[in-house]
Amino acid sequence: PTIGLVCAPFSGGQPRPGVETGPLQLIESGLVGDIEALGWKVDFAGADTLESASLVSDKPDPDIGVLKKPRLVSKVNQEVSERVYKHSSNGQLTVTIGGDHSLAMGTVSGTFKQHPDAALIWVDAHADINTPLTTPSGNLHGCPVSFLMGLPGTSKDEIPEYAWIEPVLKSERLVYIGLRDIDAGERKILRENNIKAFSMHHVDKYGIGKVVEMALEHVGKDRPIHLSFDVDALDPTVAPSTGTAVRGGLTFREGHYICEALAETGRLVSLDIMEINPSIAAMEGDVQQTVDVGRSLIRCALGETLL
Ligand code: DIR
Ligand code: MN
Ligand code: MN
Ligand code: MN
Repeated sequence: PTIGLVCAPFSGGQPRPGVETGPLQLIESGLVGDIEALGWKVDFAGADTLESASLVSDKPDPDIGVLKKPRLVSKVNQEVSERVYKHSSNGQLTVTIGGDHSLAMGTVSGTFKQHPDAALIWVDAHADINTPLTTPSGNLHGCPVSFLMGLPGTSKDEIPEYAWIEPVLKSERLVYIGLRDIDAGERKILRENNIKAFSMHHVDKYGIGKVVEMALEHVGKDRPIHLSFDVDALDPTVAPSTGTAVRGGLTFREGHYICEALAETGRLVSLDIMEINPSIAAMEGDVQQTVDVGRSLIRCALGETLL
């Protein structure tokens, strides 16, 4: 079996510099060797292969409504989508390392092109389901899910710059784990679309084992799975180097349990590890700790702890 590894050194979906250096840090700390040691081949084109980021970033990119860097984010994600699709269509399990979470526009688009019946499990402190009409920040890393679902404000007519994104994601195939910082507009969207969301309150109430079981039950037991993991889902004491840390998050074990349980299903087809920002550190050791957690989440999702 082969892993298609995609490095996405990109920060244009949010304002804090540094998150584009996350992928290289993961690679330099030994990620490829980690994966090979688990018995996988790694199909990897290199750490700095996102062409469109450099091609587009020096062109003018005025706001569209309140959206910031809308053309850059679109172009980069279109390229990521093509890369992910190529790996996926070759039968590979794709691992994409970011970079900010706007990149899931590309990873989910590419994965669902090959696996249209897939489910999306979104592990995050945030719902990332703002639309161009609801986003309070204009940062596109808070919006990828709305584009993937085709919510109002994301259609080809309303924002032709994103016409390449197909609304592949049905609300009943999406489930969240770890939420604790949701905007008012997002709350309304989650309710109106009946989207299943396990917040930290639910993790406390049921325990992570039961939450993952209910999440899998909700999306359907036999589907291919795309796991999109924002490291800010973890408590800031576990993953401090990230742009929008929110306290009260998943413990080290809860985060790893999710990855292990999905590995156990044998149906994981795509994995994102996003929002590691090596430029953010309050204390010595924060960056290494966060990079190490990212690596071990990936190893667990690829079967390291299966007996
Ligand atoms: C907020 C923050 N909901 C926004 N989103 C973040 O800007 O839309 N997502 N930090 O990861
Ligand atoms: Mn496949
Ligand atoms: Mn996110
Ligand atoms: Mn987040």
